[in-house]
Amino acid sequence: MNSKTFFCVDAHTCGNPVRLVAGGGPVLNGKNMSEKRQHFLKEFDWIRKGLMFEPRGHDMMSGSILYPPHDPANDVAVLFIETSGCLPMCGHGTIGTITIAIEEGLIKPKIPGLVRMEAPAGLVLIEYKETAGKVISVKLRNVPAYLAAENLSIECPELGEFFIDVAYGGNFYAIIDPQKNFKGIQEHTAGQLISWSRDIRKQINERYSFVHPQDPTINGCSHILWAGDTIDPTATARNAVFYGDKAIDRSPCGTGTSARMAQWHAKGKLKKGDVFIHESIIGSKFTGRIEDVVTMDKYDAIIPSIEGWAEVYGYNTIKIDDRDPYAHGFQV
Ligand code: PYC
Repeated sequence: MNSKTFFCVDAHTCGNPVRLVAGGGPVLNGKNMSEKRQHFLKEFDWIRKGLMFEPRGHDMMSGSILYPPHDPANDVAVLFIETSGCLPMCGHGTIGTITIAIEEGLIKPKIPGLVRMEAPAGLVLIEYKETAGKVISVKLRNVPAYLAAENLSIECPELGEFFIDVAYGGNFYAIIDPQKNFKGIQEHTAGQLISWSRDIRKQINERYSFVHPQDPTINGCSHILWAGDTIDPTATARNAVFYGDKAIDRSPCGTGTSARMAQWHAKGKLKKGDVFIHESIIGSKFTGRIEDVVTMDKYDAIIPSIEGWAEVYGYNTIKIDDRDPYAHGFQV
C-alpha cells in the first residue's frame, strides 16, 4: 500500500482557484526552478494529476508548491501545478500563493511587504499590502514579455479563416482579437470557445514553433486569449483565456495580461507607464502596467506588472492512495 498525504490551503484569485501545497511536496533536484520543474514533470507528475484533476480537483484547478530559494537574496521559490501541466509562470497563481503564504505565515519575507520569488520562468518581484493579518492586494513585476509573431492565419471550421498574434508573458499566448470572422467573446458561450480553442492550439503548434530565447524548456503555444467587449466601461479590455483541455480562466489571467500588454506595446497602443485594466470572463479585474521597456535577445520586450487580490477559503488535507482507482485523477 502506498498512500501520501498533502496539506493544502485553498484560495481563489479573482475567481480562479489556487491550491497551495504547504506540506507533502516532493524533494526536487536542480539548481533553479526551471530544472526542478523538469525533475517534477519526469518523476512526480502523478502528484499534479492527483491534486488537480477530478475527483480531488476540477477542470480549472491550479496550484503551487513552495521551495526554498536557490539564491539567498530571494525569499521563496515556487513550482506551479495545473490541469495543463507545470506552467513556467502563473499570474493568478502568484497572487493566490503569496496571499496564502503571507496570511498563513509560510514565508517570512526579508523586507515586509516585498517578496522576491523564483519561478521557473525567472525572478518575479512582488509587493503586497496587508491589513490586520489580511493581504488585500498583490502586485507582481513579471518576467519580460514580448510579441513573438503577428498575423498568423488559422482556419476554424465554425468561424472560417481568422488571424492571431502570439505573445509571451510567462507562457505563450495566441491572441485572437475581434475581426471579420470573430466579433468578440460576448457573442459566444464558454463551451464554444473551449471546443474551438483545442483545435486552434493544435493547429498553431503543428504549423509554428515558439521557443523562449533564454530557456528552451519553455516552448509551445499553451494558451488561447480570446478578446471581446468590456462589461465595465472603466476596463481597458476583456478576455477569456483557455488553458488545459477544458478551462477558461475565471481571473483576468496574469501571464495573459502580460502577453496582451506586450502585444499592445508592440503595436503602439500602450507605452511605458500606461495602465491596462483587464477584465475576465466573470468581470473580475487585474490592473496591469508597463513598468519598463527592455531588449531581450532580438525582441523589444516590456516588464509588465499585474495587481490583483485573492481570498483564502479553506484547509484541505488530501490523500492520494494507490488503492484508489482514481488516485491520479481522470478527465472526461
Ligand atoms: O494567471 O497567468 C495566469 C494564468 C495562467 C493560466 C491560468 N491563469
